[in-house]
Amino acid sequence: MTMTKFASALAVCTALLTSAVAFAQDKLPNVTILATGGTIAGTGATSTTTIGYTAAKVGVERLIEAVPELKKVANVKGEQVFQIASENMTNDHWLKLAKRVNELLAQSDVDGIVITHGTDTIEETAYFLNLTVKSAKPVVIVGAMRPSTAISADGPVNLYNAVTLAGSKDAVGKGVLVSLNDQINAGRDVTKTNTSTADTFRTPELGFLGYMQDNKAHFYRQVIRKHTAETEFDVSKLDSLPQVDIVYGYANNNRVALDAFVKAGAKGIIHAGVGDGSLSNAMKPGLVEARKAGVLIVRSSRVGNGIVARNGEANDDELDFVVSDTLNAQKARILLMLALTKTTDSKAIQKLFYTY
Ligand code: DAS
Repeated sequence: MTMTKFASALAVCTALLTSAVAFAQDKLPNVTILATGGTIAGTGATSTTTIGYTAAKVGVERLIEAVPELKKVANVKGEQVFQIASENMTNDHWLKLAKRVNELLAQSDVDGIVITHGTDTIEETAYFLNLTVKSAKPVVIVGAMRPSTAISADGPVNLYNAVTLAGSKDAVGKGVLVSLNDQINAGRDVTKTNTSTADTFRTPELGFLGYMQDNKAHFYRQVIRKHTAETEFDVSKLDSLPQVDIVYGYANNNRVALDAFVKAGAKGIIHAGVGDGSLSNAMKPGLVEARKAGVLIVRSSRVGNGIVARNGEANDDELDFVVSDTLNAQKARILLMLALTKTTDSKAIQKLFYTY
């Protein structure tokens, strides 16, 4: 058994033991809620305002007060890490959040963490934390599609389910989870599939991990790629991340944006190609030149599902490109940023895309 696997197994056993002891003592789990903003903290002008409201207005203490039932499922503490609409999430926010999560989970009196978050970039934050949290304890990210002031606001029930899930021993070792609308998604594979409906978070082809029902988590599968306690990435000493940008593929595209990103100093480029990561004749020369200039190139796809196959739509071996496997472009960007904090070797980076 490798050291990472041993460390991960140890982390899971420790987290399970802590959770089991709490359960045996009929003690409620200790769950910390880290609030970051978003619609779950949003307010609208009227109870029927479900678009055109203001995100990131309500503080964490008010979010907790609005759901008194939380006290039945966990001992809850709240921290306002920052208060933003998540379209404004930055690498600095991610580093601050990951460091705080790791500090808290290292404490024996913290059994799990819930992060309240805007829905626009939940899938990115979830994957970033999936790669940087150094614990097997549950981390659950939750949001809402209707502001707190709306009729049938979904935030309160989503928060209740998220806290229940974060305190559940069944969530130990499952990686970072995203739970809204009574569903449980894996941070690696979840994506937002609808601009405005409550059931927007899905894992289109690989499916949910399970459901929240009757105050309990019901799991039916788990992710086999490495995450959390098994991660080799360490952000504790990082105060920035390498610049990686995304270039979008479409009919009649061109290399103007690509050249601008490279000129601006991008260390990596994700190409969200059409189909199986195909490169147009207009774009390919720019990517080849960028690679020759030392920029890491990852072929991803705008399609959103399926494997981008190595040496399929381009001769990756000859061009020294990396392929994103099943990661969409926004998630491939996160893995490449973290990979570049450890290596610029394209073969080592390709291995990381087949590992996480
Ligand atoms: N602007 C959106 C965000 O903060 C609101 C939301 O859906 O949470 O992600």
